[in-house]
Formats: sequence, C-alpha cells, structure tokens
Amino acid sequence: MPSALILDSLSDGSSVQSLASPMSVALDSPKLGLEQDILFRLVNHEKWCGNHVKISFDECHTICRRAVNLFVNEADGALLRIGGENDLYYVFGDVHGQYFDLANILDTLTNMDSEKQYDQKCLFLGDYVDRGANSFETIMFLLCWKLTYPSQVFLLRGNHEDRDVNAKYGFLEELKTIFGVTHGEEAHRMFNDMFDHMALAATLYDKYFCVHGGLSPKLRNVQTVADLKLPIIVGPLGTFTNDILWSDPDRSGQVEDFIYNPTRGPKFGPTAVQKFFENNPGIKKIIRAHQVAKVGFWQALDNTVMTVFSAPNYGGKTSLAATLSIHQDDIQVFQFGREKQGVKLVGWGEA
Ligand SMILES: [Mn+2]
Repeated sequence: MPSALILDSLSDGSSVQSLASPMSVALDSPKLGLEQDILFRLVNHEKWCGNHVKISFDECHTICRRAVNLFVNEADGALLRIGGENDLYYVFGDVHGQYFDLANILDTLTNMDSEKQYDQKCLFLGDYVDRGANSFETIMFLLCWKLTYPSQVFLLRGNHEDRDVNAKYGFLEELKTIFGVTHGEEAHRMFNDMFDHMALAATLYDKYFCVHGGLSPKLRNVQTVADLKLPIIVGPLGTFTNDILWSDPDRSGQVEDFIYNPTRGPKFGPTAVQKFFENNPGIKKIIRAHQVAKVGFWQALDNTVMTVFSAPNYGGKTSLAATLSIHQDDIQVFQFGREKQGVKLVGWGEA
C-alpha cells in the first residue's frame, strides 16, 4: 500500500508539529471532510492498477474552489512570506506528475527521527503537472493536503501551471482520459483557473528568495511580486511573470547580467544576483527548481543560487531526486534514488 506523509497538525498544539503518516490521521480521526476523504483514496491507490484514482468532476470543482480561496487569502499580492523562528522547511522542486515517487519521498521523511525539535513544514516550488503519468493524483494530493494543513504546506506556481503549457505536455491528455474529452477540457479550464491563483514566489525567513525559475530584469525586489494581484495570467516571453517562472542561472560564465534566450526565458548572471541582493537586504540565496539535476540539486553563481529537483529518473534517464531541509541558515540535502521497491533515501548531508 503506498503511503505518504501528512503533517500532523491534529495534535493539541502544545508540542512541535512533526511529520506523521496520513494513514494514522485517516484511520484514527473521525472523518473530517472531502479533503481527507480524497487523501484517504489517494494513499490507498494502488500503484500498478493502471487506473487513475476515483475523484469526481464535482469533487475536483469543490477542491479547486476551496484552494483558490485559500491561495488568495494567504498571499501578499503574489508573494508568500513564510518561515517562523522555530520552523523547519522541506523544500521540493519539480514533481512532474510522479505521484508515487513523491509519496515514497514523503513517506521516508515521515519516518526520520531527526529534526523533530522544529515545526516541520513543506514548500513546493511548482511544476506539479505534465511529463509524468499521474499529474491528476499529484495535484489533487497537494491541494487536499494544503487544504487540510494550510499553515504547514505551501505551493508556488511553476511554468507548467499554465494552460498553454499543460495543454501540450500531458496534463490535458490525462484529464481527457479520466473525464472524457468534453469534461476533460472543462476540467483543464477549471484546474488552470485555480493555477492562476497560486503565488509566484516566497521569502523564507527573509533570507531566501524562493521561486520556480529565477530572476528577471523587471524584478527589482520582492515587493515587485507583492505588488502583483491574483489571479495572474502568465504573460508571453519577456514579461515579468514569464521570466521568473522560466529563467535559469547562467553556468557558462558568459553572462554578467541578463541574456534573453529565444525559447526559455532569460539567463541571469552574477551581476543580476548581486543587484537583487543589494535591493533586498537580508536575502542571501535564491532557491529555485526548473532544471534537472543528476544528483537532485546543484549550486550556481558562487553558491548564491541553489536548484532542487524532486522527480527521480526524470524523462526515463537515471537521476536522483532531492529535497532540501532548511532551518534558518542551515541547509541539508536529502537525495532519493529509484530502486526496485520504490524510491529510497540514498544520501544526505549539508549543502
Ligand atoms: Mn519548470
């Protein structure tokens, strides 16, 4: 039986909140509502049955509507400001529809005894859908988890949380398989209207700028993101909203500030990062996703930019997934590899 973790916020609040199995939450608690009912179906969903989990169109509609409400209320414009004194954040990069791998990773983190002295929370950097086989399960899991534990799970938007992109790379096709052509297209509109309400970036402990892609020449400071208003339709190449979901740090040493790439947003260099830090006192690192990493993560531009990627064996090629755990100045990396029985922890240490 696949299982995943749920942050255990059902305790009386007197102790720190640690990661607990959703199975115990589902089995030991009285039925709480639709979100928990769907989580229960998801964690019991058999990996190899070849079908998608049974969640009706109307149930998806309800969950999307509730998520939109939550997203709009928690964000400052399109910015999340997170990271309390005693919080520890697990930070995830791209998941790309690899629901069962995500479930394995979360399950492993649940069973670790370390770091239990902090309130454990999760931040996801986007790209939940497309490419993998279970975009539907991934996004429904994350939404229901978020709705159950709103102050412990945070979801940013990736470049694939965009109707034009996920009409091309798998999500729309998956929805048509699940709901039929007409309802599938309707579900596609519904999910994407919800995506328009996701925040575009977060500040974590006022030390880290967290975003799916990276910097933009039009991003002076974090207030630029806070000045936006949800919902947001991602603009075309060259616009601010497109830039920060698509941009990449330069690793060739050829780019000082910014250079535009005709297909994939800008590349930013050391001068761009330095200017951004000067305009954002306190911020010392950019934490982002968006690019595959052979060992699950990499650093660039003199360790000012960290990339994390959380989908193992992405695109059918052998690669590790990683999850960061961040408490204030301390960043640890957990690496996961896919083995016969599922995805297993294969390495960890300081970043
Ligand atoms: Mn991406």
